[in-house]
Amino acid sequence: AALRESARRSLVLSTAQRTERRVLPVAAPAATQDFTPHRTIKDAGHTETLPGQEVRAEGAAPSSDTVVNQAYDWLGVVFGFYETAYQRDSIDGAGLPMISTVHYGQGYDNAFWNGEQMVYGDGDGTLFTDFTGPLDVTGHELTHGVTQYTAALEYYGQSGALNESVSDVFGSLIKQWHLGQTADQADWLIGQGLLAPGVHGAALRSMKAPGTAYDDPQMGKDPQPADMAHYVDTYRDNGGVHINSGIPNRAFYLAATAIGGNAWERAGRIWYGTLTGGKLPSSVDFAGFAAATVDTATTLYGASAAEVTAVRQAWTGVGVHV
Ligand code: ASN
Ligand code: ZN
Repeated sequence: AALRESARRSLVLSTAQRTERRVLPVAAPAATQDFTPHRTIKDAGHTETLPGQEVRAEGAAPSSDTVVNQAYDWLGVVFGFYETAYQRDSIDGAGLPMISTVHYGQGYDNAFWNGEQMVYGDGDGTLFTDFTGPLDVTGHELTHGVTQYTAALEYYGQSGALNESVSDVFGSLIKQWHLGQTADQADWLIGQGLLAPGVHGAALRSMKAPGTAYDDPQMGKDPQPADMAHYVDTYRDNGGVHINSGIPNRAFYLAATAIGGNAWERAGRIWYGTLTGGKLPSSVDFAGFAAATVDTATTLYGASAAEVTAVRQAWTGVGVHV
């Protein structure tokens, strides 16, 4: 709106005024756009009927249910991240109202984006605690919404693993941004705190060391590969979307730590630009996505930039050759 406003105004300036304007500083800071979240929290009352009863609207006082308030606050953090880091107005980039339903099902061991809203189970208390707990879980699910409105990565095979990985990347970046952590300070875990007490593990996934997040008699061992040599060919899990995402996850970790500083600023901007740039086929494979990140880094920072080298070496480091 700010750009259109100045363009419109320039049309009514005289030639003299326009000439005069040229001596003004050309590097005026870009106008900061302030967006407003529109959050609603609903309660499924331990049923699997969506969306459930409204329990907290935008601007309303906190609920007596801490799970409701946590869901509300995390929507605010995710909204603030996309606004501040990438000037994105909500999930669709056009102010989409954000809806979360809590207390879905009985002891339900997952959270998900259903194409329109986010949904949280309470966890069964044996394997998982309440899914509203970790911020990166909310960031992961809402980023499925961002992907849906942008690259629309097909949820099968390598494009599906990229869809999953992009959700982990921004889920982790949202947590890092909220905590004020640099790439070196971050734990690069997804869902830390989600495993119930007694489960032998640290988190759902590790971007830094895929395959090491848990190893437990009930849960089994974290099945994620860390490189292409260990790629898992399977028809389960939509062709291993939550398994092979370990490979692009680790590529992002390698790029972000090689670049250094706040990971959302440069590595994150490269991945965000790739996701939202309109050039990715929905069925893109790892090699195609990797090449696209190198192109985006080149456009953003120049062909000889350290960021481009870091991205190229990160993909090579996981066995994807660009
Ligand atoms: N939490 C999972 C995910 O976002 C739910 C699912 O498998 N659809 O990937
Ligand atoms: Zn996911």
